[in-house]
Amino acid sequence: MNYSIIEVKEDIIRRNDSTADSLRKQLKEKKIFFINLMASPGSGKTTLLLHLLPLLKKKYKIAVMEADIDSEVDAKTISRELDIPTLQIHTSGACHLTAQMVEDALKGFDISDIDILILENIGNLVCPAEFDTGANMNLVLLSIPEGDDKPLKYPLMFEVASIVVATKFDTREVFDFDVEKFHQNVRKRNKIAEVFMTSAINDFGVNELAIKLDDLVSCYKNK
Ligand SMILES: Nc1nc2c(ncn2[C@@H]2O[C@H](COP(=O)(O)OP(=O)(O)OP(=O)(O)O)[C@@H](O)[C@H]2O)c(=O)[nH]1
Ligand SMILES: [Mg+2]
Repeated sequence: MNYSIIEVKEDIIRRNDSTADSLRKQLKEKKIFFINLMASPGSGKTTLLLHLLPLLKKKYKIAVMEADIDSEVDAKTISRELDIPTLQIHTSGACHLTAQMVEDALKGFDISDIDILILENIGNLVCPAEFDTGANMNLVLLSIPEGDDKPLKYPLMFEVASIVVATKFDTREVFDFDVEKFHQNVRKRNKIAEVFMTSAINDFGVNELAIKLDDLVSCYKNK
């Protein structure tokens, strides 16, 4: 028999990791803190940004990259409601962003005097977690209607998280979401990620999350 095996996926991920490290270095030189926001479709990523960014905007210059397979719905919403520089990335069907895609997108986006760059990644609880985007932290959301068992079923997303936020906290009784069990399930996947609960209906928990992010950003910029 005459055949060979090529581990394409491993090679792609290895190359992506080195591009991600190089991107992180470039952003570090500019003191830009890069947050990769990941979660399922409709879990409340854009809505959380609409409530969170006005708090961070008082202190920091922010830019947002919206990644979607198609449409510019989220970019329009963010730029209209928050008046901050926003870039829409289309992935032509891909369910994740690579570091190279982020680096290429940044060539057409002026972030020279930005303090915080936020990527709203494609709505998906699986693929985006496999690719290091060059971010300083992964902010992972899970909306209450998705269920408290999801850290068990989608392990990698919770393993790569620096912060986990349960969104739509106002719906917890309707969906019988067990907060304690959720904490335990996150801990099974990640020993250190901090867990927050938020609701866009009444801004519950949003200030606490903003304070945490402020701490991380100011620590990064002063290092
Ligand atoms: N009750 C409730 N609804 C929310 C909350 N946050 C978001 N929603 C609703 O959830 C729906 C989806 O919110 P989006 O912010 O568009 O979700 P997304 O994760 O950005 O969606 P994609 O970008 O399409 O993946 C909208 O109808 C929001 O109004 C919340 O805290 N409570
Ligand atoms: Mg969105």
